[in-house]
Amino acid sequence: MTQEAVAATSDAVLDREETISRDELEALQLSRLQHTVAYAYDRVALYKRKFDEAGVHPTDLRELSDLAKFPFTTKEDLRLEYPFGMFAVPQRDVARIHASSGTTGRATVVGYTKKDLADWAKLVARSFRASGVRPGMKVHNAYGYGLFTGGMGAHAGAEALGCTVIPISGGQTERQFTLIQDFEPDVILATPTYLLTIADAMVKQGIDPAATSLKYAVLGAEPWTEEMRHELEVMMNIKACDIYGLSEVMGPGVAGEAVETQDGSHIWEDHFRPEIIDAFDPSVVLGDGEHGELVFTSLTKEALPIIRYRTKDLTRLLPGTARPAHRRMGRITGRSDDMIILRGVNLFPSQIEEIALRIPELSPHFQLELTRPEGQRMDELTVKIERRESVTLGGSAAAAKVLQQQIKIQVGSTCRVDVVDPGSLERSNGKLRRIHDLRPKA
Ligand code: DLL
Repeated sequence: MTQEAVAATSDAVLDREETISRDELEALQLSRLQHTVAYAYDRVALYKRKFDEAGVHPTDLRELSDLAKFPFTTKEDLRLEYPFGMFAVPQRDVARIHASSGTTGRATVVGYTKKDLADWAKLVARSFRASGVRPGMKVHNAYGYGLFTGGMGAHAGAEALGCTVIPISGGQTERQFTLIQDFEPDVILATPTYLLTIADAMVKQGIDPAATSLKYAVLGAEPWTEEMRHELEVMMNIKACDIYGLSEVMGPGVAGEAVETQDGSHIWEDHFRPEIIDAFDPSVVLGDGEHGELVFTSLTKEALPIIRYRTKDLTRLLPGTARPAHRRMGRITGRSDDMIILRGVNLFPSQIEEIALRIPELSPHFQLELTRPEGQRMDELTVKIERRESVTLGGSAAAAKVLQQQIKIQVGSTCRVDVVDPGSLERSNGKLRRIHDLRPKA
């Protein structure tokens, strides 16, 4: 770390909104929410139609709990309005466009005005600062650049904070660690599985990943567990914090984690109003602490106001700690569309990660294969997981048995476990696909 960076770590200057009281924050939310629903209704045909169909009008929003009267917005809505139907401003006022990859259907397109971009950069900067990043630090940004919001979103945030950004993007793993050695960054930004790929590649080249200049990592864009945090922190001798976000709501920086508490990301509630709903009965809004699907309403966005967006991310809301007025989100246990239902039992990849990383012989590299053997009506799950380098064949067999038993005990699912050789499974370059569905297509 540079000398200036060391000096700066003790005197972070917070945004005023990070330190206001909950009452003040809720008053701000209410006035911003009232503005947003009226703005969306007046400017986006889809919202007008949906509100009218639901029999609600922006003037019905008198207190925060009235938000529950308003209809949800889904990814499908954005797809149907492809490409620009959700935009609330004329195209000349749209300063940038991002889009999802569209691998599972039509891409969803999102847009930003200049003010939206400034707010986004401010919130990413706020998230990074909470995670220990300070002006003057060198930041190695390995999130993918392009239509994905990760690369450019993180880039603008790090610049806004006053960092020196190294915009390497994802991929070219050897180049990643060469530049880490040569440029000596203080911070790395990546998905957790890609950071693991980089660290692993270093070990393979005989480089000690714990001996680099890196001190902090800010990781997100995919679910990860406390066990993975521990793995990466020890392996790389860093402090790793979470950053959460999604394109439809903004991009990275909807929520960020404080390094002093490492207890989940604080949702920046001066810009987003979160709710948790029952994923199976969305009319039910759940209380703080209860698990369900996360829903967001934007409070300040101009180009793409978003009302009650169903994220499909499963988590719960917890009271604020390091930023007391802003509630935290628990770890995302998974997405409702990533849930494997195996003989009536629900299972998420993060549960496997949690269990596997407590078994010393097993590495964090695993994938889940779903098959349906010919002539059978039941699906089968195989966990393919790499053993650690030093583990013998006998050790692997024993570890496979422990993993299988623990999955049975802790999740209730029966599955096969194949412990495979180090380096034999697909590595991540960004968001890792853990589930491989090999069942015959209906
Ligand atoms: O992944 C934005 C992002 C970029 C966040 C970089 C953090 C860092 P999308 O591609 O639209 O946007 O994907 C959003 O990714 O609904 C979650 O399912 C998942 N996700 C994002 N951050 C986290 C996280 C970006 N910290 C989807 N933990 C979301 C768990 C996350 N899941």
